[in-house]
Amino acid sequence: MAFVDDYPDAAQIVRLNFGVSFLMLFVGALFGVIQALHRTNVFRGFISSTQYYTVLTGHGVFLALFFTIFFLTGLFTWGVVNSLERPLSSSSFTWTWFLMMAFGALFTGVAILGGLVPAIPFKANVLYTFYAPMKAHPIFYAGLAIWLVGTWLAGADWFRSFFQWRSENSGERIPLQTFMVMATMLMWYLATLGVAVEILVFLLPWSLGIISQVDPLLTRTLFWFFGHPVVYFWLMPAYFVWYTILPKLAGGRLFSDPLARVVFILFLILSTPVGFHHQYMDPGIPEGFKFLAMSNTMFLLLPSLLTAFTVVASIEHGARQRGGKGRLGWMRALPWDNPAFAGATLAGLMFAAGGFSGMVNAGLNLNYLVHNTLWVPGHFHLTVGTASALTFMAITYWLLPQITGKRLQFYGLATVQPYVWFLGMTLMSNAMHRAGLAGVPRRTAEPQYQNVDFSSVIGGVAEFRMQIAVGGTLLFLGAVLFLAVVVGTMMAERGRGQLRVNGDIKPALSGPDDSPRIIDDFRVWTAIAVVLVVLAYGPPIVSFLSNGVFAPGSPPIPV
Ligand code: HEM
Ligand SMILES: [Cu+2]
Repeated sequence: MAFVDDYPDAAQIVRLNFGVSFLMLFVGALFGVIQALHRTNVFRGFISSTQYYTVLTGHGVFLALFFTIFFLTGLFTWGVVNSLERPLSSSSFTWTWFLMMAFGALFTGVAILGGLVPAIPFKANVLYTFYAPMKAHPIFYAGLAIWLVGTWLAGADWFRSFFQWRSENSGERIPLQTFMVMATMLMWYLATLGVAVEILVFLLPWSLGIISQVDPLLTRTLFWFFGHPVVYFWLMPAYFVWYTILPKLAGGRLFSDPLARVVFILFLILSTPVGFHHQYMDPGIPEGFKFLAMSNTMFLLLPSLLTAFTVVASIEHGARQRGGKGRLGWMRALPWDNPAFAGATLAGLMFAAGGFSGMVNAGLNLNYLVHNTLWVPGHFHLTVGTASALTFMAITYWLLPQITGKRLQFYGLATVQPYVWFLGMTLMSNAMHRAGLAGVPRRTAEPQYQNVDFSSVIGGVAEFRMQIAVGGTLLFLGAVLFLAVVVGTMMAERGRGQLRVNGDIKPALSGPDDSPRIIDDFRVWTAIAVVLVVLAYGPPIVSFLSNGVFAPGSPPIPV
């Protein structure tokens, strides 16, 4: 029996969330290739340079916020239902959060796209970081707020299922997938408080003309209070896949369930008190607090290194089950022609590279070199743009049959797709990193560097540009291949016979009972997370507010 037969309502919600997510992926990828060709001067016929910020805002918001998070809400709905083995409790509640998210995204999307059509009075060319003093049309902020509340209710829906499960299964360990969903959502509730206050107290009233000015430093700080943890909201669904599904695809079992739980708890505790690492260059924030954020950031490498260890160990276990031999030779025994496995594994590999460039970003002093250069998009196209995005696409090849009851169509296209994305990203991201080191800025349609006398060890500005343009085009092709498989499968007839995939997940080699029970006590971990946030953010925010809530600037702060 497929998931769709056991839980038809949940399967429908998962399909709808994925549908919105993939629509966003398509528009975002189209905007991506337009940017890549425009700013490298390879082809400028799609847009004028004055429209570049509209396209860039669309690219950032549609991909980083909507593609990723609609995928997350779909995947987590599947994960909770699948691992608790019970349907969601109330379909009207589930529909409420989905419709809030969908309408919120629609409002925000219309506000952005209005920038491309002169006749429409809406504009929101504020980029996905929507900093003051740049101002968007109120429906941009209102849409984001409605969408955000929708995500909160989605979390409430999953928690409700959990509490019902708990009342019937007291004393049992929380199933791993549900544990991961809960840890992620607790982090989300904590982190989104910052952006909710930013939008509702400051930006929305300001765009409506209710208040006349806002403090850019305060609102930027509230944004990054949310803006770093949001990266874990992108990443946790990928980790969820790597820990709970990838070992099965490799032919084995998860190496350690306790380690997986510890990793998620570390993210819950550490992911919020680090936001100042995006503001190393901002004046008005005491250096000591930047240093604290840097130290916490470096601690955050630990859960990712633990993940690398556990996931690789699980894959190796799988390969040896399949007859793999030798110190490295076992890798040949892996199912590289299975698109779900290949995509998720290549994504993990790129994440390792992204982690290394992230360490450079995180260093207080090294950051000065790369800040606001093309290095930064180079970094996050490896992380969110591949570790998350490619994992999401890959696992769709495995989930889609289960939520539709149909066999995957165009299997050949699906098999090459992860490799196309991987190759495209290798070119684009490598060139972006190197261009950034050469000082080429991000977020500009006119990086006029052809007259700059810059030559690197190999290649130069012309070569960077070519790699970015070719890489960007391959990535767009990768997105189109993916969408062809999805649309083809959705439209196919439901054939007879067994599906080739199922959602059964074998228990870990080291199971949950090998960890102390306190691991499952989220009250303790949430309390620690809140204390760390108060320590990291309390004193600077109090000082920003000391000259008035809406007054820009802050009095000098002793370092
Ligand atoms: C077809 C694939 C893609 C291409 C060709 C592409 C290309 C680009 C380029 C060239 C930029 C830099 C623009 C500039 O700074 O002037 C950019 C920025 C960005 N990309 Fe992509 N990208 C792709 C996919 C993705 C994906 C999958 C994500 C996330 C899930 C993503 C997230 C972002 C974000 C957040 C920015 C920064 C926007 C800003 O600075 O406000 N991109 N992309
Ligand atoms: Cu960060």
